[in-house]
Amino acid sequence: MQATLEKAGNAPAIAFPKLALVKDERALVGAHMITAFSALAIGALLGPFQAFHRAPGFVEAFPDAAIPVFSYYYQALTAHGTLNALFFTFIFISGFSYFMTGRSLQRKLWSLPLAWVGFVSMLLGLLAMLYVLLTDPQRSAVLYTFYPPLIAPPLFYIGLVLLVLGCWITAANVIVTANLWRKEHKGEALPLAVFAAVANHWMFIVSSVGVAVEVVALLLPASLGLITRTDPQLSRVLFWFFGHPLVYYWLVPAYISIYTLLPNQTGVKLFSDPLARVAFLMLMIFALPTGVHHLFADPGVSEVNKAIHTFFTLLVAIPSFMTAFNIGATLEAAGRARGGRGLFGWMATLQWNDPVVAAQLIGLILFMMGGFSGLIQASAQLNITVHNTSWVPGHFHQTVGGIVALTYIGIAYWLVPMIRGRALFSKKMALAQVYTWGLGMMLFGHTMAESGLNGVPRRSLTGISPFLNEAAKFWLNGAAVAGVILLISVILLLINLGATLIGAPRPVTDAPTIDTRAPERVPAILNRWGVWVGILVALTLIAWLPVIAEALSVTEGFQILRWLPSGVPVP
Ligand code: HAS
Ligand code: CU
Repeated sequence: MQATLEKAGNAPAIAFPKLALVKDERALVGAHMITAFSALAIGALLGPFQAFHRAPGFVEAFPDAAIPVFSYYYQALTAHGTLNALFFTFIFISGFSYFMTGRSLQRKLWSLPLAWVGFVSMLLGLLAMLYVLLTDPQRSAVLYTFYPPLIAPPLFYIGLVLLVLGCWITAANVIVTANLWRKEHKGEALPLAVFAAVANHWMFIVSSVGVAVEVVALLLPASLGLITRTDPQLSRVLFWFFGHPLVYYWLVPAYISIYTLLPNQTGVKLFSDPLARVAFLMLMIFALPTGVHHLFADPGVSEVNKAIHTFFTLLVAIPSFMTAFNIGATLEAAGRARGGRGLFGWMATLQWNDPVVAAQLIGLILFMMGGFSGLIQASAQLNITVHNTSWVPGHFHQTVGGIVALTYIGIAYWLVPMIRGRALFSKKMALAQVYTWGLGMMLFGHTMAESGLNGVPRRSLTGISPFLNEAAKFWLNGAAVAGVILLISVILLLINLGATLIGAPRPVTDAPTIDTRAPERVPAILNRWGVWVGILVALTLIAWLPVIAEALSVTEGFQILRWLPSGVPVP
């Protein structure tokens, strides 16, 4: 490895081919970006206020400002979770998938009209969700995991159904487009970005069946009054069938950027393309048999099934370790090519002053923390200590709020100007935004984890709690400081993107390019999608059928599925 890196250090910068944007996709990708960031605008602005209201120091300092808003804590938390974690991410992923597929394959989508149908479905879903959150905040405060027996108004679930429907359309469109390309290019391997997107969309299709059944068979009928009882345990099982793969559905597009755009942006080749393909396939097949690690504290799942899912949870972390090595080696080559020397000197020469590159680098640093807190809570014994404490939001703000959101923002900083045809309003503001986001999420993740270790529960209005020890108060106040930093960051982001969209026209000068070349030789087995999707389905059935059977036997769920009165009454 030393020799390869030394060689890379002396190699001239690689010239990547410039590829034209497939024209009729400009409006499509732009529409997705604007809608996704509109959802984020509302969702992300609410976040810091939750941190303020959880901090005893804030409540003492501003009792008049704090108290009236308290009654809206769960409403705001629901909006924060659903708009950021579900609507922003899903709509962004669709837009980015369309962009990368069209660009990398230099080919039209299988069906552009269908892509628009999917977009309209997601947009209507977002509008339905916003409407119900605003007009019936009390009943729709079921949080982004919408566990029964809490039941929201029907529009809440209809919004979610429309969103997932849109994602299915994207998945079908991307997968069929890739297949058509493969038929037109016999013997050639898919470009890495599309390979990863196809794996991710297959994984989404299979996993979202769980949440679809939950919403359509259990929650929506209860909400419509068609059934009067519900089954919390069966619902939780079906939710986490989807809920863990969901985190990789978020992560893979960020990895696509880091694997296929970052090397290009830093002027080197990816260290190993086949290794990256293996990582994406592993994420796809091992993402599903893991979801029980969210149910370690639940009595309705046996120890054996908890152990099986623990095994797969540790297995699905391996592709992220592979990513750390593959991207670490790539970045080392980039740093050395830019004159960095010594053990750590190459890090200093990376483009820390370029917001697009810095967003991804800082995202990776956040993920080192968030990834390891994930591994800690993946052990059933340790999980019992941290489950349902602020440790868990600490973990996911460094993962989905960290590497995922920050990389998506980095992508937006080059993608939005390019498709809008105007330069980014302010590069300096973007840089400040990226660093405040990184600092804020690092601090927020750490303070939330510490407060969790000091017994602070998640999803609770701790600002007025009389039961906090001094350490817990200290860390919660720290989380509010992180909230201030993040509030500044969100405002900078929205000003910059908004001004880029509506500001005075300035032509883009530096549209980035994409490395679409597959390596000369990709092992044939990696291209056998039938095999990999088959393994995905088989592992899913093996890991989940016993868990679902258990849930049904414990809670008379069979009757629930037949819509007979049983289970827990809907409040
Ligand atoms: Fe998680 C709960 C376990 C990854 C998101 N997770 C959550 C929840 C969310 C979430 C949202 O086992 C809360 C759900 C809820 O509301 O209840 N998670 C894991 C494990 C991993 C993991 C083992 N999670 C993620 C990712 C997420 C995410 C990714 C979002 C995108 N998670 C759990 C468990 C729970 C959980 C339990 C339940 C907790 C409970 O009790 O409720 C792993 O896949 C992580 C592997 C990652 C690594 C890090 C690799 C490091 C890399 C960076 C390299 C850096 C470089 C930079 C190259 C091992 C790749 C070099 C140099 C420079 C110069 C920059
Ligand atoms: Cu998980």
